[in-house]
Amino acid sequence: MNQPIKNKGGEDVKKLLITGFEPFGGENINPSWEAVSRLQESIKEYEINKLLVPVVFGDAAESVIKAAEKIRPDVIIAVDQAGGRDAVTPELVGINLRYAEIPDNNGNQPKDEPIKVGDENAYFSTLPVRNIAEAINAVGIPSRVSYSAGAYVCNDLLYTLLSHYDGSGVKVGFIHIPYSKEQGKEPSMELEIIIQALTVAIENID
Ligand code: PCA
Repeated sequence: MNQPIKNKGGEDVKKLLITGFEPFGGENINPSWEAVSRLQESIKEYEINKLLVPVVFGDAAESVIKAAEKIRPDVIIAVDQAGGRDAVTPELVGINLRYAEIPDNNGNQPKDEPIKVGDENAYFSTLPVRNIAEAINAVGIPSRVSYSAGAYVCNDLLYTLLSHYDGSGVKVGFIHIPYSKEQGKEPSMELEIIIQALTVAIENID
């Protein structure tokens, strides 16, 4: 039988797939990818696998599921920009609804359509969102649990992943972050702080 791979601390190595989004809505950058792409390659017992995801209904989840089939992660975390929020917000729930105020990056603009006909109305995140928010707060970074990921592409990704991995043992979570300082919009957070918050989140997934 294969022995689990151990890290330097003697812990079994686990795999995390963490995603960030492309820019959308006229922005030049998306702080989610700026932060995810700068994360360390390994955090605690997790090997960090990073993926850039398109802001397109359906394609976002498809690209993550395809990557996950190769990587076979223990945990998947999607990170996304939520312009207007002033805190790092782990999302509790994904809902079976598509509604777009602005077109996605392929010009799709669904208005009140289900993501998956006949599937559950909603799925809860399988990450300990409250512990994660508390741990981020404990290092002095504003964070709180969010009870709505909206109905745009992020929710589409969250809901589809939660449905796909339901009962599989793969944990799925989702973290919305504010604008980063370089986008010139308020409220915003320094990229370094966002990176620190994501690192703390990963340290607290178990
Ligand atoms: N935020 C959007 C889509 C991509 C992103 O970073 C959202 O919250 O739906």
